[in-house]
Amino acid sequence: MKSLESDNAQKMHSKKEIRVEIIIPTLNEEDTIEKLIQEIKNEKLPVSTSVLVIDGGSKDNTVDICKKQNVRVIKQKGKGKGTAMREAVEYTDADIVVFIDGDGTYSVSNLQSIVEPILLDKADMVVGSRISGDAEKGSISQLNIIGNKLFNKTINFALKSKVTDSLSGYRAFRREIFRDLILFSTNFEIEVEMTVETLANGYRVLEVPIRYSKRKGAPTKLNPTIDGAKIAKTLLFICLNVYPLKFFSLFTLGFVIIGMIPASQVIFEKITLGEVLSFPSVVLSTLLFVTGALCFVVGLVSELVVRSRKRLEYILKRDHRY
Ligand SMILES: Nc1nc2c(ncn2[C@@H]2O[C@H](COP(=O)(O)OP(=O)(O)OP(=O)(O)O)[C@@H](O)[C@H]2O)c(=O)[nH]1
Ligand SMILES: [Mg+2]
Repeated sequence: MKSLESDNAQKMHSKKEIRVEIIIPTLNEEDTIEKLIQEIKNEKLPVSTSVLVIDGGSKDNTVDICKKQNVRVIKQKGKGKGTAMREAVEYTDADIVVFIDGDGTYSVSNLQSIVEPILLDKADMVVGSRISGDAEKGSISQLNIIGNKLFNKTINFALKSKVTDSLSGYRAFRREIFRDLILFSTNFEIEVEMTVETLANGYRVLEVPIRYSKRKGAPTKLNPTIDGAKIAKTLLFICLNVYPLKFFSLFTLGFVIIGMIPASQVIFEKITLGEVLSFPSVVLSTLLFVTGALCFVVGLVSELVVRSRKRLEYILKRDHRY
């Protein structure tokens, strides 16, 4: 029996029957959505392309504008951008899915370079990077830049990758790979979750530089503090779920380094005075070292659990394929 992978690779190479679905999540984007759809229609991709708008209950004219533009519009069932994106993928049978925000901040002129590596079978997910690209001054707030850097560094540390923009909302996927990604995010955590899941599953991720402009029209739906905290929490848990020992070892190192401060006082007193006078330092350093050791043990146990799970996943996938 021919495997799905080889089927797909053949399709990707022939280019003829490949379909691309451009998914736009919207929530009150009447000021920008019409221009965005028209630009997509005018952009000539070498394969058949359609647009699917998934609306989160806009109170303005977004839905009417989309309908007038003759594109498919669906109302999302659940709440949040992440839920919308996951739901939208269920509604399409296209080979390639592209996500682009409806606020006109991402440039349609980059569409070709985002889709092409997948058409050429050079990547499974392509992410438009605003950081390595050309972001208009003031288009990304300082807080978002710092948060983005922190998330990229965590992902790159965990997965030995070279991601520069894990929060980008402009990305293309081979729809097939969606089956393997465990995505729970309901809101703006969806992008980091997609990035980590794709990398952790061993898929090829490629970043291409893109243009990014300032948001015009309706205000942002992203709350940098609340959503930033949610993204950090999601990222921490996914990373712990992928390589727990790596992260728990970091905690161990932290506790040992901090524990060295009171411990050095104890050692100093013992050497210079011949006896230990500061008992609080003894208690504190012992507590810190024991906590560090406990973190390491928790890391080892978690690593065992994760490895057993991976073995099970491997067997399930292997049995499913042959
Ligand atoms: N369907 C749906 N779309 C949403 C929801 N929340 C936001 N969106 C859309 O998702 C896209 C990204 O949201 P933005 O508010 O632009 O968030 P952002 O791009 O991270 O933040 P900015 O850089 O400030 O624009 C936009 O097209 C929104 O209209 C939602 O709950 N449901
Ligand atoms: Mg935006």
